[in-house]
Amino acid sequence: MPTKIGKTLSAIASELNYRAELVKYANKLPKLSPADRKIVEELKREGIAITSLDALSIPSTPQLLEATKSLLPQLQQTAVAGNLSTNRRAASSHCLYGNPVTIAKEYPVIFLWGLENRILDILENYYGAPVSCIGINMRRDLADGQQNGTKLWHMDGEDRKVVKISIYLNDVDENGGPFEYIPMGLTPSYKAFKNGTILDEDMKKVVPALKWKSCTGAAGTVIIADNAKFFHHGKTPLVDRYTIFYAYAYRNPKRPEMCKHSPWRKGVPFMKDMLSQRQRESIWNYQELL
Ligand SMILES: O=C(O)CCC(=O)C(=O)O
Ligand SMILES: [Fe+2]
Repeated sequence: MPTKIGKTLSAIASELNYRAELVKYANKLPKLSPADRKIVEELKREGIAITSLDALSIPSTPQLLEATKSLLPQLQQTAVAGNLSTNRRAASSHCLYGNPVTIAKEYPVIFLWGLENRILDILENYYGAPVSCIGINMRRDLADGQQNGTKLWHMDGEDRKVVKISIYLNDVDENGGPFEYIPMGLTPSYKAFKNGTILDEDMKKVVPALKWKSCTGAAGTVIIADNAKFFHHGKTPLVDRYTIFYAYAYRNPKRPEMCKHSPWRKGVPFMKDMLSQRQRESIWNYQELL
């Protein structure tokens, strides 16, 4: 059990390390195209940038779409337990995850897309330092009528910045469980709530629903959001929603214990021979996974 002093010292060390990283990389960040620079500027200004697979045109997108075409029907047909999906309770209470070992072995492009140079370049410019990927999940959010898991309002806590890139794999309208967020300037502190379980009715009392932003969009919509910066959630869906989520942090995340349980970690060792040096360095705790 870490002592209070131990915790304080490690928080100070983490802060110093973080600041040193920013100074070290200030003049060494990758060059961006004007379009990618715009994404970084929007992220800095709003905490979110919404685009599409077409507009982003990442080189491996055609292969990614091919892979999801094969995987999607499997995830659609998956019962609570099965080959493709990990056990629902073990993974998460509100969604099914594509099996990370199956993905790494048969559809690695799903993981590799999130480690493409252009994606890393954009992220490094936003973070101001090299980043690490802390998780990738293909997921099916279940229309089970319950507001639980990431359908509850929350802010991501793994690090100072937690960018999640989500790709909608089906059209998502107001009934389809869109990503919703409270704009940065209006986002309250957790102290505004009685406890950490924040339902829609709790949020409404603090920020009127009219001020919430809802990210509906067609299949192929890409949401790049720093989920450490504002309250957000997936709206409780009336029909199942299919997405791929990519999550990132700094190389030394503030709360490493929160990064240790992502299901994708089981898939990483199977991609060993496909990864460039930069990609290996951009996977959090890569050496520990081998
Ligand atoms: O379901 C969503 O759109 C949001 C998911 C989320 O907040 C998370 O994965 O932390
Ligand atoms: Fe979140």
